[in-house]
Amino acid sequence: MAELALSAVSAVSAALVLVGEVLTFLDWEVNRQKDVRDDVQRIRHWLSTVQASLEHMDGKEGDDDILKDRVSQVRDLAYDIEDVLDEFRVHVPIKFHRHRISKYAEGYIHPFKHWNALHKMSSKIQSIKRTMDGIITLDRFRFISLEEGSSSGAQVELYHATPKEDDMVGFEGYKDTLINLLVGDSMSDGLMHIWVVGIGGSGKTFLVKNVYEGKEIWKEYDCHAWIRVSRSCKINEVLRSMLKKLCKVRKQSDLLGLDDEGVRDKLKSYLQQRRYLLVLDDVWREDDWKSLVYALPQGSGGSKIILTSPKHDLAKSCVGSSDYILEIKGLDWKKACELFCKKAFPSNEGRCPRELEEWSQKIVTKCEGLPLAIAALGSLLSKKSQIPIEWKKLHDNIGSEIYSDSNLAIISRILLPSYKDLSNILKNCFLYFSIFPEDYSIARERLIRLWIAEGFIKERVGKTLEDVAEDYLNELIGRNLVVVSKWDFDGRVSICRVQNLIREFIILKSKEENFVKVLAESDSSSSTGYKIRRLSIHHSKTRWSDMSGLRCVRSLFIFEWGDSFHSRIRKFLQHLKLVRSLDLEGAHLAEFPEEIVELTLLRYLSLRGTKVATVPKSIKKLAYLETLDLKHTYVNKLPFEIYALKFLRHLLVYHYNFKNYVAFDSVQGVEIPEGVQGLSVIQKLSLINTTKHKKLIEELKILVELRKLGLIGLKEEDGRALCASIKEMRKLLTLDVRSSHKEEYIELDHMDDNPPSILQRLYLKGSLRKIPGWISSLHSLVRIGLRWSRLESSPLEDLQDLPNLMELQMVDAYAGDTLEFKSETFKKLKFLHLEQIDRLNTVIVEAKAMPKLEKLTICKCEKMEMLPLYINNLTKLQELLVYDMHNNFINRLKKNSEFRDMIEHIPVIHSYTLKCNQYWSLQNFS
Ligand SMILES: *[C@@H]1O[C@H](CO)[C@@H](O)[C@H](O)[C@H]1NC(C)=O
Ligand SMILES: CC(=O)N[C@H]1CO[C@H](CO)[C@@H](O)[C@@H]1O
Repeated sequence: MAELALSAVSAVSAALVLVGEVLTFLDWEVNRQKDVRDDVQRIRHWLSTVQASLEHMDGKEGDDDILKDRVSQVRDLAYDIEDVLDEFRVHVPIKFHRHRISKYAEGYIHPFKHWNALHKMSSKIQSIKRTMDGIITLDRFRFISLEEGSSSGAQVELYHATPKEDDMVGFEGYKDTLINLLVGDSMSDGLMHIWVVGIGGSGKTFLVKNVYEGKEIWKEYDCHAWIRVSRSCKINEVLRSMLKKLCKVRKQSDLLGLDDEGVRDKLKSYLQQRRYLLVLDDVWREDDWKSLVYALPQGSGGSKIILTSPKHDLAKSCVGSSDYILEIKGLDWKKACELFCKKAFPSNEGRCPRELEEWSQKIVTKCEGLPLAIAALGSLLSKKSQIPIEWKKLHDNIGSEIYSDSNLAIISRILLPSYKDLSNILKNCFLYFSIFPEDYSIARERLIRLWIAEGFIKERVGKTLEDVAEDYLNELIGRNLVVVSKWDFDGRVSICRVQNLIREFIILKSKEENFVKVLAESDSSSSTGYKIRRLSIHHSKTRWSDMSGLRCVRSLFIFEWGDSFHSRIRKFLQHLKLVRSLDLEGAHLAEFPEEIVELTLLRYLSLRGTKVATVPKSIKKLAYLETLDLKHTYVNKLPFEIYALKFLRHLLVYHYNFKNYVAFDSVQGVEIPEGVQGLSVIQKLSLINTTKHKKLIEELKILVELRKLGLIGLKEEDGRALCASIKEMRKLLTLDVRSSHKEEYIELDHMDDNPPSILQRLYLKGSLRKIPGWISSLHSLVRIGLRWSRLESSPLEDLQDLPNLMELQMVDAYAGDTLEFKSETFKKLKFLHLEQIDRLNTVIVEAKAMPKLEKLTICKCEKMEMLPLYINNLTKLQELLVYDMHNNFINRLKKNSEFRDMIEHIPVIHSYTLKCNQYWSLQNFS
C-alpha cells in the first residue's frame, strides 16, 4: 500500500502545484473564462481532498486490492491532469513560476493560439471530471474509513552525524592480513593477485578501501589506482580509465587521441618498469578478469592487484600458486552487536540500554551478519525514541523469509523499514538514484539542481532551495543509504552514489512506483501500458520504437552515446513535448539542436561536454529554464535573448585548454551583452568575458542573489565599478576575477568597509600591486588562489591569520626570492601549492607554522635548489609532490641524501619531470 501511495501522493501534489499556477493565470484573465475557471477550481478541490486522504494512509499496512486499485487510478488521473495543464502551459503566453507571473512579450502576439489552447484544455477537463466523479462515488467511504494510527516522518528532521567510514568493527583481522600482504616482507618478485571475496553487503569494498586509503601502503608502490569493474563493464573503457588514473599527470588530452590498441600499449609501457598497486573492484566474470590481466604487465618486482568479487568460485578458478584469497565472512554475533550498538546509540558510546537489549538482539539476528544492513538499521534506530515498543514495531516490519539465500531479498527486507521511515520528499530524492547507471557517482551540485528541477524541494524560510536540497542529501548520507565517493577539501560532499545492493533495492521500488523507466542493453521498448514520467537510457544500442510514449516524459537522461544514437536524438527531441529536465551531457552534438527550443517547459538543460559552439536566439522560448549548463562546450558568446530567461539560477559556461602547466589563457569564458540585470534570480554566473561590454560590470550590482561570480577580461580601471557591484552581493560565496592580460592589474581596493563577508573561495588572476586590505578580514575564506599576481612583497603576511583558510595556491604570485611561513600562522591550512615562482630560492617554515598541512606541491620553481627549511616541522604532511624542479632539489629527496632526515616522515614523495614536452616521468622517493 505504502509504495503505491508515494507515486500517487507525488503525482497529486505535482498536479496541485500546476493547478495553482493555471488558476493564477485564469484569474489574471479577469474572469473571461469563468467556466473553465470553475472546472479547474473543482479539480483543485478534489486533488486537495485526495491528497489529505493519501497522506492519512501513508505508511499504513494493508493489502486491500480494491484500495490499491483506487490509489493507482488516482495516480493516473493526477498524471492526466498534469499533462492537460502542462499542454496548456506550453501554449499560453504568460509564464508562471512558483507563484510568480512574468508577462512574456513574444508569445502574447498570438491570442488565437492561446484561445485554442484554452478550448482544448476545457474539453479535456470535462472528461477528467467524469473520471474524477467516478472515483469519488465509488470510494466515498474508503478514503475516510482508514484505520487510525500514529503518523511518522512527515517532517524532515535533519540528521547531523558526519558519516566517517572509520569504524572497522569486525574487520580488524582482515585488515591486518591485507596490510601484511601489501607491505613489508611479503614483497615477492612476481606480480601477485589478491582476491577479496564475500557476498554483496559483506563489506569487502569497504575493507579494501579502508586499507587502500591508509596512505602508508602507497609508499611501497610507484603508482596506484582504484578501478571499478562491475558487472556491466566494458574492458576498453576500464583500461582507459586505468591509464588516466595511473598516469596521474595533468595532461589528459593525450589520451583522447589514443585508440584502444594505443591505450593497451601505453598502459603496458607505463607499468612495465614500475611497481604498481591496482584495485579492481567488483569483478564478476572470468572473461573480464582474463582480458584485464592479459593487458597488464608484470611490473617491477612486487606489484599487486587486489580484486574484489562476490563470486568465490570465480576467485578459486583464477588464482595461481603465488596468489591469495581473502574470504570475508559475515560479522560474527559479537561484532555484529558491537557495530549495531555503535550506530544505534552514538550518544551513549555504543552501549545498549538494558530495556532494549532483547529487541536489539532480535533485530541484529535478522541482519545475518551483513554490515551494510546492520549499519543502516542501527542508524535508523538511533533516530527513533528509545522505547521497546518502537523497536518491536521496527522488528516486525523487517519481514520474515529467513531461509532466503538471495542477498537482494535480505537487503530488501532489511532496507524496507529505513525506506518507509523516509518522508515522501526524501523517498523521491532517494529513488532518484535509480536513474543513474550502476557504479555511477554523481556530483552533489548536479544532483541538487536536478532535484530542484523535478520540483521535489520545497522552499523554507531563510534558505534557498539549494540549501534545503543539500540538507536532504546529507540526511540520506547520514542514514547510510547514500555513500560519499569523494569529499571536497572543505568537508562537503563532492560526488556520491548508492551501493549496488541498495541500488537494486531502489530499482525494485522505482518499478513499483513507475518512477523511472531505464533502458539498458537488453531492453527494447515495448508498450508499458502506463505513462512514463522519467526515461533513462543506459545503453546506446537500446531500441525505442514507441515514440508516442515520449510525449509525457518529464525527464530524459542519456548516459551512453553511440554513433547510431546520435542520428536519432533529434527524432527523440521532436517527440518530447512536456519535458522539464534534459541531460545530454557528453552527447556527440556539434550544434545546438533546434528542437530543444520547442521544449518550452524545460527547467534544466545540460549540454555539458558537447561540441556545441553557439546558442540560438530562440533560446528565449525556454522561459522556465533554471539551469543552463554549457560547461566544457565551445560556446563563447550568448545572445541578448538569454535575458528573457527570467528564472535562470545557474548559468555555467566555460572550458579549459589545459596543457602541461596552467597558462594564463588556459580558460575560455563567455561574452554576454549588456542587460544582465534581467537575470534577477541568478545564483551562479561564470565565466563572463567583460572585454567588450564594460557596462556589464556596473549592471551586476542588481544580481543580489549571486553565490558564485566569475569574470574575465578585466582592466585596472574597471576596479571601482566592480567593487561597487560586489559590495551589493551579500550572499556571494565564490569570486573569481581575471584580468585581460598577465600584465594588467586587478584593482579591488575600493571595497571600503563593506567586503563580501561570507566569501569562501577567492581566485585572483592577473597582476596585483598589493593584496587588497579587506581580504584579511574574510573569516569564512577557505581557499584562495593567486595567479600571476607578481607581488613585490610577500603575500603571506596578509593571509597568514585567516582563521579558516585551508588551501593556498600561488602561481607566479610573487616576485621575491624568499617565502617565510611564520611561527603560529596558517593554522588550518591543509594544501599548499607553489608554482612558477621564478625567483624563489628559499622557503622557510618556522616552528608551528602550518601545523595541519597535508599536501605540499611545488611546480617549476626553477631557482629553488634547497628543500623548504625546517620542512621536518610539518609533522602532518602526507604528500610532497614536485614537478620539474631543479636537479639539486631532486637529489636532496633521494634516500641517501644528507637532507633525507628532514623528509623521512612524509609517506608519499613523488617527483615528476616533463620529458620531450610530452609526458611526465615519475621518480618515487617515498
Ligand atoms: C574575451 O573576449 C575577447 C574579445 O571580445 C577575446 O579576444 C578574448 O580571447 C576573450 N577571452 C577569454 C578568456 O574568453
Ligand atoms: C616544533 C618543532 O618541531 N620545531 C623544530 C623545527 O625544526 C627545527 C630545526 O630542525 C628544530 O630545531 C625545532 O625543534
